[in-house]
Amino acid sequence: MVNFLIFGPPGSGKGTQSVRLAEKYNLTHLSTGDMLRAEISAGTELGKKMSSIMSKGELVPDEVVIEMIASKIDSTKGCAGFLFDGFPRTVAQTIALEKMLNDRGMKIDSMLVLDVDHDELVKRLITRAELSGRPDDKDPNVIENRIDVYKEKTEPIIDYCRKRGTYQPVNGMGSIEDIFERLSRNMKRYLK
Ligand code: B4P
Repeated sequence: MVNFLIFGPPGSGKGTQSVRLAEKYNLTHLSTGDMLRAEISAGTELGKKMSSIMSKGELVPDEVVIEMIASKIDSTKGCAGFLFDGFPRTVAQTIALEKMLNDRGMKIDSMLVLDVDHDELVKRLITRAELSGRPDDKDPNVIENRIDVYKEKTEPIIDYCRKRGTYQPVNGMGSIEDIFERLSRNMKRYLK
């Protein structure tokens, strides 16, 4: 199994690219954002608790997403590997993921980091708010908070992965197709 992290600030295109890459390379796409939104749509107790945290642009507690990911890994069979999208988002989540994979005879092979300008991130999220109505995309203050939370809590993972030799920066500016090509070129080196 070959396992990838797709990484970058809110609006950098993680979700957009993951869907396409997972299909192309027979990877299981695990998005903690999608899992949390599914809990909210289903009206579960967990969803109700997480909804107010997410609408402020804050991160949900580490243990919630770690548990979600562990159960998905254990229930998945017959794929070439995992594509983790939006997880991990803290160093504690990264350490938990490494342990989870090690315990099952796997590892993180590559961390693909999408690099996108601040103004482009804001523009993409505001455009998405018009189309999807996601509450965390509607308010410019919440968007700025999500970007600040990324810098403070999520970006330190880059240094962590750089030390492990898995960090791969990818230009995230341009058309969806061009960025897909750049990511594909990078991933092909790990896939047969
Ligand atoms: P996520 O669902 O992960 O969402 P995101 O980071 O905002 O979006 P992403 O980067 O995937 O952007 P997308 O491709 O959709 O997280 C939402 C919230 O869930 C978090 O704020 C947090 O509260 C919580 N959460 C999730 N995981 C967590 C964790 N592990 N720990 C704690 N909390 C967690 O792209 C955005 C838009 O840009 C789209 O409309 C797309 O069409 C457009 N776009 C993409 N690429 C483009 C391009 N090249 N050109 C033009 N537009 C483009």
